[in-house]
Amino acid sequence: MTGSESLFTKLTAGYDESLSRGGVDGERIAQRLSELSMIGASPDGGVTRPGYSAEEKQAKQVVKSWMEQSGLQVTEDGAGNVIGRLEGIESGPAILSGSHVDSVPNGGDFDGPLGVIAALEVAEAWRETGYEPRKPYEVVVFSDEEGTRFGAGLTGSHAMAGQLTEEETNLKVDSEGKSFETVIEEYGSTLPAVWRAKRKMSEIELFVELHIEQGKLLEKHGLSVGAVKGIAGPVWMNVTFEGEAGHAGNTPMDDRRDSMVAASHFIHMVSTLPRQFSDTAVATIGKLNVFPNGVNVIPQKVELTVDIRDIHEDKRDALVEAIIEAAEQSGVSHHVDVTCQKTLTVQPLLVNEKLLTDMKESISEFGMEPMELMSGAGHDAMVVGREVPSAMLFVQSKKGISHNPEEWTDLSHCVVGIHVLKDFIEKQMERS
Ligand code: HGY
Ligand code: MN
Ligand code: MN
Repeated sequence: MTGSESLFTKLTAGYDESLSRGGVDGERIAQRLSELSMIGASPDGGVTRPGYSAEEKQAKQVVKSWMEQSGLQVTEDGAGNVIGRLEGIESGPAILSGSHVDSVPNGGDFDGPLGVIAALEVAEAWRETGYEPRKPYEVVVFSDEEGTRFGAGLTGSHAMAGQLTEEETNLKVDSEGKSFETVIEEYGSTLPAVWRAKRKMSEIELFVELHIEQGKLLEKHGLSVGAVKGIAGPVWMNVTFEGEAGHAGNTPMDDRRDSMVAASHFIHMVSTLPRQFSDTAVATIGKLNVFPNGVNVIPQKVELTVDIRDIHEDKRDALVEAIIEAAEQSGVSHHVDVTCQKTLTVQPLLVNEKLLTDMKESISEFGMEPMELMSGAGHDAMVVGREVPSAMLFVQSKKGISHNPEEWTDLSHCVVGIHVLKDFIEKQMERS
């Protein structure tokens, strides 16, 4: 079986067909998840689709074809965000729903694509049932949400929301040393076109994103879906320890400027700091490069990344300062130079109270307990949510696994989530 058939087969095995109703079609959802899972697929079942890569572009092409088949008017802005628009009976601000199709290295099949497919499935269901939305509806695919390419993500939503800064784009250099401008030109756009992607927020009434929970709470409570009440804001940093390369055999231990030892001491401190600031604070060293990386060479330089988050902005910022201090301290005690450079800072977002209540109401409509939960993971909704009222709906993740080929959400949870999303959007369509 090819990967696509195996994912489709796995998703539909034991699927309760009765959940496919009202135009929402579980098989179509499974088919589309499977089709996207083949783009950037790795042998162990993961996917790698960096932002502005050929793989992300290919995945967007596939989504565009679905949008066209579904009668949406398809456009792509200068930042590579894909928009499928359905006019409403009335004109006015649109209701947007969507997510992303780029991925982390060797990520899972649901993080991002499920939110895009869900938003499109709402339009498909309306087409099949003859429902005409009162307001314009747009399905959105945001570019480069994960930040795999440049070490700073949410690029598409930042651009659309007008939050992308020159400083942020100047910092975006990929692992081949390519600047954001070069990458965006190779992608088929231009830097001026990226700036033009800034959209009048008055054109948008609200944004809602369906996403996998990437945590264990819904599974623990036996729930398919949950209403997100807040999204933790990340600060990403590049930290470099610069010592002196030397001979591993002939350099006494007390005569070294070993950047690896300094980095290791720092990494241990980073693992202990968050709990001193708040129960919801986290910090992660996700990437580490050693130079010159030789078995018998004392490392001259170690470059690593730190991802620091909390839902409480003041505590997060205090933790960031403490982590910078720890880096400097480790540098001093190991006689190496240290530089810390922030590459991404996103404010935490509390979801619009009214929309949170509405989302919980839609969940209750399906006889489910309307659980509220916080998102430690970042999402485009926290960028758009700075400008327009935004909401998120989580669907259950198996064992909370994500950013991993083992990432999994049962098709039944996906379909239940889409029914709730559709109900939520239809209620917003009716609101004046
Ligand atoms: O990093 C995150 O929280 C998200 O997966 N982009
Ligand atoms: Mn992710
Ligand atoms: Mn995501």
